[in-house]
Amino acid sequence: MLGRTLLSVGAFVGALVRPVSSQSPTTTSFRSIFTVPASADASVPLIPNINDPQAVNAQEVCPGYKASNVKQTTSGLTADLSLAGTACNVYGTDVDALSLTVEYQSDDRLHVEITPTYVDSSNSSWFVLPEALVPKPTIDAHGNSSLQDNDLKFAWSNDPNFSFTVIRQSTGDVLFSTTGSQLVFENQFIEFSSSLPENYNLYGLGEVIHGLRMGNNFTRTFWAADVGDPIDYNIYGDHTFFLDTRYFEKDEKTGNLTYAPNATDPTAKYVSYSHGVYMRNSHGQEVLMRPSNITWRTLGGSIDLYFYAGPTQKEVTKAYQTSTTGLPAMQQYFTFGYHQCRWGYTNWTELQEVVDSFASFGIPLENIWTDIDYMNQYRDFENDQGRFGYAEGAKFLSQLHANGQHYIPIVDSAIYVPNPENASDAYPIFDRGNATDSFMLNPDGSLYIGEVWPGYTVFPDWIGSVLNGTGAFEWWSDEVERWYTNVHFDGIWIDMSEVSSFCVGSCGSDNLTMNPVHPGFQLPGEPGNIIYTYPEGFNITNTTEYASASSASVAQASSASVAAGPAPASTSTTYIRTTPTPNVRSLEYPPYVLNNINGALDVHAVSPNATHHGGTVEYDYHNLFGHQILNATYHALLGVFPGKRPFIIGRSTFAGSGRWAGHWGGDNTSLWAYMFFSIPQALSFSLFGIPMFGVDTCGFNGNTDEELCNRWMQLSAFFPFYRNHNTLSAIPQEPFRWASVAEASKVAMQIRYTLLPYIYTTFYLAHSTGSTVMRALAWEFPNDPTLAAADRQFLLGDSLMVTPVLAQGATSVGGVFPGVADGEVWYDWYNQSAITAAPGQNITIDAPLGHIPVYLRGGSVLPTQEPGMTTKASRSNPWGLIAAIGKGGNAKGQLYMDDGESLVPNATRLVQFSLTHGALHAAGKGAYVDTNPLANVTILGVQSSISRVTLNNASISTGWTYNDTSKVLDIKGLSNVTFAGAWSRDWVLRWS
Ligand code: MIG
Repeated sequence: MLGRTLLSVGAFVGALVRPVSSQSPTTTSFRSIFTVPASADASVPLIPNINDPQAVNAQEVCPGYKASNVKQTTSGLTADLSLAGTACNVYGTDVDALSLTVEYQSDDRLHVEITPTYVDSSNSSWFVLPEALVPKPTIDAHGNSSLQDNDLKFAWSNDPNFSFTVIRQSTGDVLFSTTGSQLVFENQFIEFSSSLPENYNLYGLGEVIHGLRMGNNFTRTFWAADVGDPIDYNIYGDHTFFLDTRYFEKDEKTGNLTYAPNATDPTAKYVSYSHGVYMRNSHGQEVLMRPSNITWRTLGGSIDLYFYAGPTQKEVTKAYQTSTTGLPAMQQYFTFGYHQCRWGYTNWTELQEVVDSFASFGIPLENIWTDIDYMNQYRDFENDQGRFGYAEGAKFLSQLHANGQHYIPIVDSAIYVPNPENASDAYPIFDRGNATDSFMLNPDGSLYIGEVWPGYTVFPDWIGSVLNGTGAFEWWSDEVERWYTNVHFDGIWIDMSEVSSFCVGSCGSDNLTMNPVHPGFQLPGEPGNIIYTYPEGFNITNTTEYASASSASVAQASSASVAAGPAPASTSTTYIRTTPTPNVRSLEYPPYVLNNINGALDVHAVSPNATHHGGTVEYDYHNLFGHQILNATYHALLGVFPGKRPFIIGRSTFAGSGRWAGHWGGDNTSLWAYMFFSIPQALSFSLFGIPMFGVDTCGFNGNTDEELCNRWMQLSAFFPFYRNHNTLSAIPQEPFRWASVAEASKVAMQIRYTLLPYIYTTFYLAHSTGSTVMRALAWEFPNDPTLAAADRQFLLGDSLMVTPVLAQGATSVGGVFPGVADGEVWYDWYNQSAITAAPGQNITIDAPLGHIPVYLRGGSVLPTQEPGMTTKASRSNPWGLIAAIGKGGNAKGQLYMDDGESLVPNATRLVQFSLTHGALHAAGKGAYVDTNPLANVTILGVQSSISRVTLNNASISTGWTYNDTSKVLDIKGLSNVTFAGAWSRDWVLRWS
């Protein structure tokens, strides 16, 4: 794992950890408007509890609970828990009466819930998360049998106090146990703790920039934050779910399992068991992973735990999605094409030039995006008529659409409030929202007005809309539909949804007449914030440019510090600590202080005391804003495009967001480190049920360079969502900017577009069954403990492995070929020959710049199509199959087809492929008609020379070749015999 030390790659690389709020005030700006002082977004001095030597350990002072009135129910048990001594009131007010509910919800799911017994809805002190916002998994229809059949078993004890244990019955393994710890349950603080075995493997617990395996000494903080991808801190989304994988040595004779925390014996036989744990809670919270235990601390809500028995990752992930989050939204075919974006495309003409450049360089472009530049003064749903006028846009978009290309604009989460003293400052979008009670309030019932790009803004009140029936959802749909009449977009990119506000509290409520205002920090490229940073190794590859950028950077930093005056004396800081008041919640400064990247909870976000229609507070719902804006946007797009799959990429996500949207990795930096982190971030989102994931390719913050962009354009080609995006004023980084990057991108895109049918099929399976698209090696090879932390290689679906170069200056990369001990065969994508690798061997693979090692897994049949410049063109090209013969001489695969856009397609077709003993069978089901012929079938690993090929017993006399060296049988010339469509009837291809 790469630790925080990564950030010390040199001061030149720039400070990555601090959010924009710590930057110095602007002295000059591009717009001569009032600049909100940076101090408006500064945190009060708080010391996070985990770093506070004076922090009281709740375990030492709290009395715990005793269970009584335990009753068996048809699905489990219920009990009362009462405080077992004097209240400790350590970080809030103790709840003296709790209710325990245990449900065996299905054969593989156990629910353990602890809530306050008396929930007083007028006093939201005792809070339970409404199901209307985050649905609860329920007892399966056949739930009666689950008690006996469930491999999970719940046990409890009152000795010395209440504790509970979850056991896997088939192995006797204790999966979770609060034995030896106290349950703490207060209005602003809940804590429970479980022991964990030595060297445990936990995954998930996002969103975080971190290795895939969490490690045994790491605290995860959950509080949605607008901050540019700092390593190890809380960022945009919250997924309080983990996968726990345990490896055991298996005695071949007895079948006995011995826990193997340090399994390295290459001759031993290992097996793994995985289970999942989900905490259904929307509050700010923290999970402390320590060498022998895990501790959960939340700032409210209840304990609502779900255990998924597995026993494989695949079963855990499927169960989590099908029962809990919902299955991920199916995406339109076009969304798998390449996306180009940047902050700083200034008008339609420039956009047209970018589109044209892709064409003239022969690089596929499917989707062009615009950032906030298109907006009228950064206001949602209004274009700047000078630069992005509607009439000119209509021409641009109709041409774009005629070319089979698409357009995705950004939509921000905050809504501008017009200056009441300026009659020409009308913004009817605000007026309509205000008239329908669509915005959040101050505690006194006035509008809560914060600050974002357009100046002072309000924030849609999704919570009031869902719980209290106010207008936000309808208003949002209406605005999206109105705007569509002016701009024919094809999807929506949702930003700033944590929800971000550039000042503490309702800073705009008394300042509206200053609107619009400039944020309290310089935009990238504004004086004092010129971007001089480059990727690691730029000093080696571009010595002269590095030297001048480096000195300019130093000069900028020193003049900035002169302008900003002396730095605050941070050493003498006196930290504020909040003392709990009985039965009163301190919303802005809860007594327990999270290790929030932005400091206090109200910094750079809408404050926790913002109030929703119906009286609930943002404190309880902060982490759900991003989730609900995706919900609202999904329904808005259904209004614009009835019956079509909405395409949305959102920034802040929560458990369940995948059923509406995909996600991008946020504001990463043009550094090699961040290219690596894109892999574990993507794999984590596979676990969260958000497979439509990708990061800002070539890097967002900072300038990229040719070598990094070359490698990254190739790596991202194997992510479901493939987009290059860049910050304002950084050097341009479209793939055509450097010859080598253009070439490398074409190579990788050719593979991606060839494999579109495979990728689409894989995505469809994720959507319909809860399987994953990007996969960790450990999930496909669960019995190899050496893969437990592998995150520098990955699989796309079950048949393709990618081993990217992730280091500057490298011309080779080390990679393993998992499964070879059990006979797994791997083929090189490019030369199509089988790889020779010993079990566990880390092989040095030749990988000069422009080459990304990709391998086909033996046993697979992958559907392909000849690549076009757009997915539309690809979809009318001839088909192909690549069959990679695996152990035992077999292979199989499938192809899913539909119209590529309908929510409920009127026809689909699923074709199954199976290869065995010199015959490949294709058998289809379903009414979807595709008339493209089958152009070629390539079979890898054919061991003996071939003299005869037949299709449905008719001899194919020409067009095929067998290569005795590579062992490849390449069959072309099938088009004439499949002219009615490759999959219009079943067939068998034989060779001997
Ligand atoms: O605070 O819209 O993550 O992708 O380019 C910056 C400008 C606001 C943050 C997004 C980024 C986008 C940028 N936005």
